[in-house]
Amino acid sequence: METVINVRALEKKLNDPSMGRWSIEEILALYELPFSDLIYKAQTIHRENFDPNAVQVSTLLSIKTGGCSEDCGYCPQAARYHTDVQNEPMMQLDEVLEAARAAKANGASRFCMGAAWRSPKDKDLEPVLKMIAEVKSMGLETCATLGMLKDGQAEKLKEAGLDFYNHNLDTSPEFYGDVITTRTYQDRLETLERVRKMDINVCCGGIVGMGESRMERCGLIAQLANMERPPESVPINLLTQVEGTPLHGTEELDPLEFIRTIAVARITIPGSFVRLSAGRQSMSESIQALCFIAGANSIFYGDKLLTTGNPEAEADKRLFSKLGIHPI
Ligand code: SAM
Ligand code: DTB
Ligand code: SF4
Repeated sequence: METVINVRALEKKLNDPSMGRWSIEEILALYELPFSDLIYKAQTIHRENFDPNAVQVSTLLSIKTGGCSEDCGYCPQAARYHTDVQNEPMMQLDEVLEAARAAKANGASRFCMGAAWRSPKDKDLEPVLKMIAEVKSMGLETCATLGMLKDGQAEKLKEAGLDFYNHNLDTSPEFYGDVITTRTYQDRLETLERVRKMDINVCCGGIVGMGESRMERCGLIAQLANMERPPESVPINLLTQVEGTPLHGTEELDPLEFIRTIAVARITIPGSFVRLSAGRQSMSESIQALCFIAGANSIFYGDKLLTTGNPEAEADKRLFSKLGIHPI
């Protein structure tokens, strides 16, 4: 498809420090640049905004696993799909703190607690608030991903000392209904609004490789880049295909298209951390290195994400050392 934006117009936009709103056509024009030109632009913008050799490391822990009422087509924790995930009740405080201590000893600076909920009940939130306060007092940044938030819940999270709330848009508004039907795009935007209002940092991104088109990937990036205040942290997940979920068997995304997505996110959301998130286990060191060159500057660290695997911490330490990357 021929893009309507010419290269000169794109150059002009990239040279304007405010850059302004991104149209889908402009984002598509970035995707369509020759690979080398795209990476060069992304790396240049990365260097203007960040230490290019520093990567933020966060460790995830599933504090309540499986049995979720939602129908997210990628998710092994949805009760309605038959996957190998065993349902587990809320973890005890001391187990969570032990995991946080281990994450800190291993070099993580942020600890992210995830729960398989559509939305937490107020009584579910109480033990999580205690976890947040205790993890924070250990000198770690805190992050939680608990589903949709209702009135008053972001306030309580803020009071407990929550630094980041993760809530992903997952994909473009156009493709969204093909993946999830039990909550709307607008529901997600409203939760993000509640988090913003309480001045909690927003961690919001999506998943690629779900069978969406390039245009739909542009649609997700446009949503993120055009927010009044873009998310401080932007996780880009590559779908981890889990047997039993509807998206199992989807055609694999070309790794070069994944790297392009990282580069386009870096250019359009220049001041935010772009996290190379789920999917690293299936990527070679060289592909990951290209993601860092394209502007990824955060990872999940530790041998498990929520229920699926992630590279061993030792392998990541070796990779960082080979690339001269220091963790922050
Ligand atoms: N239940 C909460 C929610 O949906 O907001 C929090 C946990 S949920 C597992 C957090 C995010 O993980 C999802 O929004 C999705 O972007 C990502 N995710 C879940 N399963 C995934 C998979 N198989 N591959 C890639 N990303 C996935
Ligand atoms: C995000 O964007 N990716 C993480 C985190 N935020 C919560 C989760 C990835 C989950 C991958 C599938 C699993 O391990 O269950
Ligand atoms: Fe539930 Fe979250 Fe999984 Fe969706 S992504 S099924 S809301 S745990």
